[in-house]
Amino acid sequence: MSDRARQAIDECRTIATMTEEPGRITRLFLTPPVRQVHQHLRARMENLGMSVHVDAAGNLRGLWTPTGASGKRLILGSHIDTVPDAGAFDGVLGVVLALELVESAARLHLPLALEVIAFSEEEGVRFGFPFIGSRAVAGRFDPSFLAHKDANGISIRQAIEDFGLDPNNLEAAIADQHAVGFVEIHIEQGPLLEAEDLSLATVTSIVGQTRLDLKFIGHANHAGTTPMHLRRDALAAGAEWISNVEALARRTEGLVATVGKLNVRPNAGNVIPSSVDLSLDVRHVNDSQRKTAVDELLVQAESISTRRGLTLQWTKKMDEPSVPMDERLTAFMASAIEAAGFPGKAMPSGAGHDAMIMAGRMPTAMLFLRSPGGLSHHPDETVREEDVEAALRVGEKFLERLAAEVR
Ligand code: HGY
Ligand code: MN
Ligand code: MN
Repeated sequence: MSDRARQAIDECRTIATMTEEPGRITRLFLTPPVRQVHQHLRARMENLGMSVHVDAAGNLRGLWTPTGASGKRLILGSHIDTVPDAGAFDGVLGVVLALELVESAARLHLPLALEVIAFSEEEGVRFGFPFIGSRAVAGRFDPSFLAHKDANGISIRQAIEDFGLDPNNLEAAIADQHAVGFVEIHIEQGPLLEAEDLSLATVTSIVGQTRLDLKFIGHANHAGTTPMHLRRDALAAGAEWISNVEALARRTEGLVATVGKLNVRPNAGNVIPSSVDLSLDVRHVNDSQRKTAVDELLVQAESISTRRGLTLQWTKKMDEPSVPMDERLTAFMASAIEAAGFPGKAMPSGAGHDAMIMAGRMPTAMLFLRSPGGLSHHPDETVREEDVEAALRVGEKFLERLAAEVR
């Protein structure tokens, strides 16, 4: 096996050192370590003879235009932001492998222009809603987003300006209409491929997801002197509701629901909590099942709150439908997997991806790599060298097929 797979893995681990928190991988939208990642990837892109720029949403974009290329281009890429205490491969691997495939296209003299995008923000950690980068590229960036503020009161507009970019240029970030499509290579982030001992899979669709922020508002009081029946304990209410969230998801086939964030005020051991802020993330491949679950959980939150003499506030941060991948482009990918000698596998994605946004703008397909241990959003997230090599071989077959088609 060539050492390109080992080099790609090493490159992801090098990029992982570019973090806000030494010893952990945390890189949010346009924070200082993003500059280091841009510098590293820009050098790679310029070495490949690509023209490089950063668009107003902070996406780093490299364009490789071979001699004799038709006006058409394929866009490849993924995101370079992470969740807190992340793994080294979620998102970044897709950018690194896209650049490897530019190198392959040059070696194979493919007459197909390739644009590689390192999306600036897919996880939705800093501002509570995801896909800032790909929304800009897909023409779905609503100017009202600019006013959203992070935990430090910095708006998206300010974050873009602090990075040295001009939010007034967001229109220019919209993807070129000559794009034949978008392909995202990404780790599966789940246990399926490992369970079936497979390296790769194509993706049929990306499940829909709803993200809410909720606040149970009670009343602080003394932990020692306040009898239990006189309390309006916001944390006790939140805890009751969280166990309801888990119970509903456990009894609903195909539904996952997660409360990942909890913020207790005033957060002192001898004070009855006056309020708790919680996040809710609900996903299901069937949109109406997801919506029914969200409605049910809100009804339960209201009734717990009323029964306990509290008030409830909530805001919807995101509501994305389930998105099918493009059949034709995915069939190309499936035939490339076969041509490269690997068993075929098609599966839905339980994780969200920039592909679900890009699919609204152009034909979109994904290629999954096995996640050892089914682990992701965790520092022990990893990939196998042979699966990275397999993905590169399939990517080359895919590009050859596509280049022959779009002459
Ligand atoms: O949350 C997700 O599904 C993705 O990792 N952003
Ligand atoms: Mn992720
Ligand atoms: Mn990801």
